[in-house]
Amino acid sequence: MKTDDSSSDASGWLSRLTNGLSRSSQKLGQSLNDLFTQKKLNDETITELEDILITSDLGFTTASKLTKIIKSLKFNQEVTVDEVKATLAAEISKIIEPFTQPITIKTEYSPHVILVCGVNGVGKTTTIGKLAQTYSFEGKTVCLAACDTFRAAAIEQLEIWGNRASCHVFSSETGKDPASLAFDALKHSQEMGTDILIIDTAGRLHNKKELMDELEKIIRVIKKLDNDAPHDRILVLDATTGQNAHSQVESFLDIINISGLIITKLDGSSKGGVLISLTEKFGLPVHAIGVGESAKDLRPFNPSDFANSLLGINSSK
Ligand SMILES: Nc1nc2c(ncn2[C@@H]2O[C@H](COP(=O)(O)OP(=O)(O)OP(=O)(O)O)[C@@H](O)[C@H]2O)c(=O)[nH]1
Ligand SMILES: [Mg+2]
Repeated sequence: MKTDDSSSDASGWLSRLTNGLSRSSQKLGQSLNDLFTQKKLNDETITELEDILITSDLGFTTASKLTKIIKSLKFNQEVTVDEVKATLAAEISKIIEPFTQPITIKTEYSPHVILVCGVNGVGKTTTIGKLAQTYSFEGKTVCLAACDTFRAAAIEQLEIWGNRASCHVFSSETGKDPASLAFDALKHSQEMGTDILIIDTAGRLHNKKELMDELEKIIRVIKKLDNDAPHDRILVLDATTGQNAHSQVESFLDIINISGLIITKLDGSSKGGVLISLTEKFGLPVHAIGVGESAKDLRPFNPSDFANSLLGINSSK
């Protein structure tokens, strides 16, 4: 994804991320402040540090990995809280760095098909609108398919985003089979020579079998037109749901072999740490993060900005 930053835009989104994660960073930062007030790093502080990281949604594996690193660097020495925060931020940044990969649009696909799924209300439709605007801005032709055919409001919502981005939106009357609409949308996009087709889907609870089967059917049907499609199968996760995001990833991976993640609502989350445990556990790329409701609020996932914001360290950018 391109970033069309003027520096004021850049500082705007970064402050939204930092402010949004402030509940995470206040909790984490305050606990670290309390722990490292003139303390030597001994076994007891190490155990407490690990507990703090676990309760900040970083997950057990990541927390124990980070505490081991801090221990190896500073054991039996006096440490300041700023040193600990800086070391944690640098290590967190290293852990997540390999997973920061924007969606790679391939021109040999005609169109490049992106299927977007996730549980109810996580921000799928909004994220699609933001992606559509980004790609249109880059000069690509984009079509959208409103395959959330359950609710009229869902179709209208996608049409509003489509208008803003000057994209054609394929839709049908409510209640139509979403797989059949996806098929028609891909067929017409192929005929029109569209660069990108983004398919919106209804929110579905990952433990509702018939809805998950429907998602599988969408994929099965569009493969009749292009065996490689959908080229990206993106799961959108709401950062505010914390550890529940893990079971969402597991279920969607199982059914449709998710290829990447987009994490939304990091502008208002006290559970941003979950992103670190997600990347480490599943090894899936994080294509972008959502830090607000407007189109410019879909941002590339920058590891050091994220790590610094999570720890409440001011990064100068
Ligand atoms: N603050 C904030 N709000 C967001 C973000 N992304 C989406 N939203 C808001 O979250 C709400 C739900 O977004 P939708 O895009 O409708 O979510 P959805 O996953 O399509 O919902 P369903 O189709 O009902 O499953 C809307 O009010 C969006 O404006 C974000 O990154 N930050
Ligand atoms: Mg929606």
